[in-house]
Amino acid sequence: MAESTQVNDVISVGHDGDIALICIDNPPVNATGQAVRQGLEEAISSLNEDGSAKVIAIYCAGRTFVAGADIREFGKPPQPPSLSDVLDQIERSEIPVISIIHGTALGGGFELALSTHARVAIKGARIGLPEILLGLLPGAGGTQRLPRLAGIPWSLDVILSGRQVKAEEALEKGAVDRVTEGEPRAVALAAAQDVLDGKLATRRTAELKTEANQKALDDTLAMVTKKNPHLFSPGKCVEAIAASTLPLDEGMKVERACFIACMETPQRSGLIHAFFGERAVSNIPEAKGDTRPLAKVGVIGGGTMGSGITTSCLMAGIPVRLIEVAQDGLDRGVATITKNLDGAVSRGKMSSDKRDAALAMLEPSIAMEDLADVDLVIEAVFEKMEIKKEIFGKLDTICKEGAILASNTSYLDINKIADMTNRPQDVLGLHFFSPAHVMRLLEIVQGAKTAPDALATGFQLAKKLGKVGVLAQVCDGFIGNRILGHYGKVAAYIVQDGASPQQVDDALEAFGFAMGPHKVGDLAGLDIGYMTRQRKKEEGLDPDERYGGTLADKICEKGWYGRKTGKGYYLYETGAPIPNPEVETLLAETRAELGIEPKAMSDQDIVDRYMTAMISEAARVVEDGTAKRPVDVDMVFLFGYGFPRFRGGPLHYADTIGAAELVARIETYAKEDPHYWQVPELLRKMAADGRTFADLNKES
Ligand code: T1G
Repeated sequence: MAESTQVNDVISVGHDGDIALICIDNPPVNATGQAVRQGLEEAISSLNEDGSAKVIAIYCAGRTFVAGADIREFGKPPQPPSLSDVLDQIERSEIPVISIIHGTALGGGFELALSTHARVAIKGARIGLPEILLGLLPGAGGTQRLPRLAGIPWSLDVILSGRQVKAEEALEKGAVDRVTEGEPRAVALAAAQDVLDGKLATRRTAELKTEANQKALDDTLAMVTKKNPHLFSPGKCVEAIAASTLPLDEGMKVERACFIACMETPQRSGLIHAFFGERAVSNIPEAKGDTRPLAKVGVIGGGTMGSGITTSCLMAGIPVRLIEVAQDGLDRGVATITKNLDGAVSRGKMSSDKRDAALAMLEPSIAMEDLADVDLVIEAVFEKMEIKKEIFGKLDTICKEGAILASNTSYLDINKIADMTNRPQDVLGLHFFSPAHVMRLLEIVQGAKTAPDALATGFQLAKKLGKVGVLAQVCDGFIGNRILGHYGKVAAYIVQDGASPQQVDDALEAFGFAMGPHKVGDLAGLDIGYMTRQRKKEEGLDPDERYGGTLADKICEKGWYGRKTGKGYYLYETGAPIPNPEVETLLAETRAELGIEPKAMSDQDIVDRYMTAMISEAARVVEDGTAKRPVDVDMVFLFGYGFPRFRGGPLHYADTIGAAELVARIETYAKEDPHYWQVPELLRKMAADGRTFADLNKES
C-alpha cells in the first residue's frame, strides 16, 4: 500500500496504484454514526475530485462490516450528513465503488453496500435489513435498491422478516455479486483489481428497474396485517417497497416519508428500548468478574421444569446429570427431554445430528450421589420449602467444594434454603420460566450470602443458554411473579365489578398481549392459582385485602382447570377457546354473594386499571431494590410474561403516561379500595420531580 491517510478517527483511505481502499474502523460494529457518514462523504468527494484512483473499495476493520445506523442516535436531533445523502453520493461516484462484506452487514450497513456498484461477500457473511425489528424500515434506500437487484418478492421477505441472510442465498438472488474467502482488506484489493481487469462487473443500482409485482405486495400486506395487527412499520415497509417501481428519486421520497412516520411512533421507542434493554441487564458489575466452571450441570427433578432446564442446557452443549427419586419418574423425564429435542429439530432450531449429540450428553440417575462431580446443581422439585431444605441439606454433603447450588423456585426464600447448607456462599436462585427450553427469561436471585463469582456464573450460564439473565433480590415472587401477584388481583376485581373474563382478555389482547390473563390461566392450569390461594388462606389472609379468588375458586371446585381438563374460563372441545357459558352463572352467584351490583366498564378503563396496577407494583420493586433498575423489570416482562415488545415493557410504557397522571389515577381508584390502591413513594417523588423511568435508568 503506497500510503494511507486518516480522513478522521474512523475513516482512512489507502492507495495502491489505481486502487483506493476506504477502511471504516468504528468499534464495536462499525455503526454509521456521524463521524462515519462525514468521513465517507469526504473520502468519496476527494477521491472523485482527485481522479487518480480508477476504482474504490470500501471495507471494514474489526469483526463485521457495518451493522447498521447508530441506533443510539435515534430520537435525537439528526446530525448531517444523512446516511441517505452519503449513499446517493457513493452511487453517483464517477469512479466505480465496490464493497467488501464480512460478518453481518445489516440495516444501514447493507444499504451502504447496495449503494456501491458491486458487492463482494466473504464466506460466512450475512446480510439483512432488520429495521422492522426496531419498529422502522430501511431508511437509506434499502426499500428502493434491493428490489432493483433481487425483485419485489424476495425483498418483501427479507425486509418484512428482518432475518439475516447467508451470503450464498444473497448471491443466488442477486443481492451480492460474488462470495469469496479471505481477509477483508486482501479481498478488497483483489476484487478492485478484478474490476480494473474487467473480471468483476460494476453497475449503478439506480439504473436498474424493479419489475412490478402487485400480487406479492397485496399478499404480503394482507399477511402482515393479520400476523401483527398492532404494528405500524410492516405496512409502511410494503408501501415503500411498492414505490421501488418509480424512478429512484421519487421512490426515495416515499421511503423517506414512510421512515419518518415510523420514527415518530412510540413503537420505535419501545422496540429500541427492548433492543438495548436485552443487553443492559447483563451489563452490570454483578455479571462481570471471576466465574466458576460450568463444564457439567446436575438437575434434580424430571418434571416439566427440570426437563425443560435439562433440555436448555443440552441444547447449549452442556452435559447434564438428571436426578429423579425413582426410575419411572426418571424415564418420564428422559421422554420429555427427548420430545423437547425432537420438537427443536422439527421447528428447525437444531439439526438432528446436534439433537443426537445433545441426548448423548444426558446422564439420567436415581442416585443423588452421582452429583458429586458436577459444577452446578439446579434443583427443580415441588415448591415446598421442606422438600427443598431436605435436598439442599443432602447436596451440602454430596457436592464437591465450589459447586454452585441453585434452586429454580419461583418465589420461596433463597436465604432460608441457603441456611440449610454450610455453604450459603454457593447458593443462589435460578428461576426459569416454563417452557424452560423456550422462554428466554432467567431471573438470577442473589442470596444475602451468595458469593460474587457464584452470581457472575449465573449470568454466564444465562449467556451460554441464550437467555436474558436479570438480577433479582430475594422477596416473595422476586420480580415477575411478585408484580403478577399484584396486578393479577385487579383482573379478578374488574370481573367481579362488572366486566366478563372475555372482555378483559379481549381488551388486553387489543392492547398487545398475545393472550389475556384468563386464557393464560387456562393454559397454565387454574389449579396452580387455586393451590396458592388455599396456601395463603391457611397462612391467614390479610383481613384488609379484598379477596378476588371467589370466582376462580368456584371454577376450580367444579374440576375445571382450563385446557388440561377441556374446560376453564373457556371451553376447549373444538380447539379455539370459546367462553364457558357456565362461568357466567358462577359469576352471577359470586356477585350476589358479595353484594356487588355489576357496572359496565370500557375496554380503556380495563387496560388503564390493569396497567396501573402492574406499573405501581413494578415501581415498588424498583423502589425497594428487588430489581436494580426499571429496565430490568421491563426485560422481565418482555422475556417472561408476553408483554407486547413494541411497548418496551411496563415501565417504558409508564413513561408514555407520566408519573403525575399515574398518581392521579391511583388516587381516584383508591376511593373505591384504599387498601389495594396505594401510591408508591417512588412514583410520587417522580411526579414531584418531573422524572421518568428512563431518567432512573440513566441515573443508575
Ligand atoms: N447501533 C449502535 N450500537 C449497536 C448497534 C447499532 N446498530 N448494533 C449493535 N450495537 C452495540 C450493542 O448495543 C452492543 O453494545 C455492541 O454493539 C455489541 O452488540 C438507516 C435506520 C450486529 C448482530 O438493527 O443485531 O440501520 O452492550 O451485543 O451479539 O436503514 O448487535 O457492548 O455496549 O448485539 O455479536 C439496523 C442491530 C439499525 C443491527 C451483533 N441494524 N445489532 O450481535 O453483539 S437501524 C440493526 C445487532 C438502521 C437504516 C436503519 C447485533 C449484531 P454494548 P451485541 P452480537
